[in-house]
Amino acid sequence: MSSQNKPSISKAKRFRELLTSPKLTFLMEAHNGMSARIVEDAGFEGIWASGLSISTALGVRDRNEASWTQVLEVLEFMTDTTSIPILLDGDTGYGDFNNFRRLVKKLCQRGVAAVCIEDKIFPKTNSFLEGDQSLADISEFSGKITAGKDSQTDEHFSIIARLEALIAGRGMEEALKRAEAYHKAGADGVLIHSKKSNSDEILHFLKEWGNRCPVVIVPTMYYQTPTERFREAGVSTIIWANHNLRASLAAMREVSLKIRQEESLVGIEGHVANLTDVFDLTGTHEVTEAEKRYLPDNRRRISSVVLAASRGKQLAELTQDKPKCMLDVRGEPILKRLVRSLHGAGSDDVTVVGGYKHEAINFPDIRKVVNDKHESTGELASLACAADRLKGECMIAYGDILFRDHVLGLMLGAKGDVVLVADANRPDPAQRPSADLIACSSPCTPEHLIHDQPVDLLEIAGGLDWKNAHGEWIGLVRLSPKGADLVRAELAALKETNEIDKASMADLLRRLIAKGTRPQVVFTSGHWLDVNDAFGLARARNFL
Ligand code: SPV
Ligand code: MG
Repeated sequence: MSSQNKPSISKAKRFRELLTSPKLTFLMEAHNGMSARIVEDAGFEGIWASGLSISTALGVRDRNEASWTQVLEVLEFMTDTTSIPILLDGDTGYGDFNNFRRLVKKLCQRGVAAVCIEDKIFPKTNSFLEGDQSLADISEFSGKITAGKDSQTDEHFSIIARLEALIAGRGMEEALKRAEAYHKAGADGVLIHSKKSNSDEILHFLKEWGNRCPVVIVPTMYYQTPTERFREAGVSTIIWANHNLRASLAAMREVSLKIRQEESLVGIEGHVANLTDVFDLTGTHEVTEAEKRYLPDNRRRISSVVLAASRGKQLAELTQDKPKCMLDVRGEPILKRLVRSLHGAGSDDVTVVGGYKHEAINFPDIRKVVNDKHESTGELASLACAADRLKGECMIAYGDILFRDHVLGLMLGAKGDVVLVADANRPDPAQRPSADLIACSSPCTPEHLIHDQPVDLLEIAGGLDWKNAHGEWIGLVRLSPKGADLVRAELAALKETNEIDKASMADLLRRLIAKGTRPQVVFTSGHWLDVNDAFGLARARNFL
C-alpha cells in the first residue's frame, strides 16, 4: 500500500525537486484521504490539496468558511494515506504573517510538502467568482512570504506565491512587479492565475518572466491549450485543480437519482466500485494480518488439503494449459475462490495437491505439493502427498467445487471425527453418472436441514443404487484430530499395498466405516456445484 511505502527522501524534498526540475510536473486535485490515495494510485507525482474542493467536500463555501485547523485535519488524512508530496492551497494564509507562520510550522510537522498562498484579502473568494478580488498590499504580502520561509522547520518546504493580478484585472505589469517582489521575499515559485478561456496572458507572463523562478499554472479555464505549449514555454508545474471533486459530484448525483427512481440497486451494481475495491483502497486486509501478530491467538486452527491434480479431460482444450481447478469463473480461478473460502472459515494453512500442469497453480497464501504420478494414480495417492498436513483438525476438499461460504460453517459446526457435507437433492444419474451417492442412517428431512442435524453415513458410492441413495457427497470433509489420525493410518496402510494408486476418497470413507468409524453427514440443499465439463463451467458462471 502506498502509505506503507515510505519515500526514502522527505516529501518536501521531493516536491522541491519536482518544482525545480526542467521536466513538467502534474499535480492532481484531491480533497480527502480517499481521493488522495486514488491520485497516487493513478501515478501522479504530487497532489494539489484544493481549497475549493476541500471546502465543497465539507459542504461549505470556498470563502474560508472551513477553519484552517479543519483544513489541517483533512490534510492529515491525505498525508497518512499517501507517499507523494502534497501542495496545500493555503488561500491567503488564513490571516496575517503571524497566522501564516503558525500554519507553516504545522504543515512541516504533518509532512505537507508545500503551501501556496494568494495575494488577496482574508476571507478569500474563489478566483472564478465575480465578488471582491481586491489584492493584498504588495509589501504586506511579501512580509508574509518571508515570515513563512523563516518559520519552516523542514529546509525543503516550499512556499509558492500565487499572483492574482490578472484575476483582479490589474494587468500584466502588476503581475510581473508582484512576481518579482515575492521572488525576492523568498518564494520558491510563483503561480500565475488566469480566468480567461485562452492561455494568451499566461504565455505572455511566462515569456516576460523568463523563468526567474519556477512557474505553476492552473488551466481550469484555458484547458483547450495543448499541454505541449506549456511544456515548451518552460512551465514547471500544472495543477489539475478540481476535477476529482467534480467527477465525484456527477457520479454521486447520478447514482443517488437512479436508486431513488428505481427503488433498487440492480441498475447500478456493476457500474459502481465493488466492495473489494473499497476495502483494498484503505488496505483493510492489513488489519487482518496485524491481528495475527498482535491479538491473542485463540482461534481454532484448521489446516486444509485441496485435491487439484486432475486435468478435467471432458473440458478438452479449455484445460490444455492448466488443470480444471484453475479455470476462470467470472475473473478468478475456481481454486482461488475455494482457497479464499477456506481462509475465511479460519483455515490459514491450505495445501493444494497439484499434478497436471501444476505450474499454473501460482498464487500466494497456499502451500503446494505435487503428485508426480497423477496420470496413473487417483485421489488417495494425491492425498497421501499431503499426509503430513493431516494433523489436528483439518478439512479435505476437491479442487473443482464452488459452494456458498455457509456450507463450510455447517460442516465445521457439526460434531464428529469425520464430517461430510452432502446435497440432499439426488442427482440425475444420466447427467452425473459418477456422483458420489450416499446412504445414511436416515434420509434428509426438513428438520435435518433446518436444525443442521447430522446423520450417520452408512455407504458411499460403490454399488449404491440411485433409488436408495439419500443424496450426493459434495467433495468436502472435515476431520477431528482423531479423524485425521485415522485417515493417516489408512493412507499408510494403503501405501503398503499398490491399492493406493487407484483408490478414491469414497474408498477411504468406506474403509473407515468398515473399521467402525461413523462418519457424520450434514445436509445442504443445493448451494454448491462442481465443474466437470463445459455445462458445469457455464453453471458455475451463473452460480456466482
Ligand atoms: C482551488 O482549487 O481551490 C484553487 C484553484 O484555488 S482555483 O479554484 O482555480 O482558483
Ligand atoms: Mg483555492
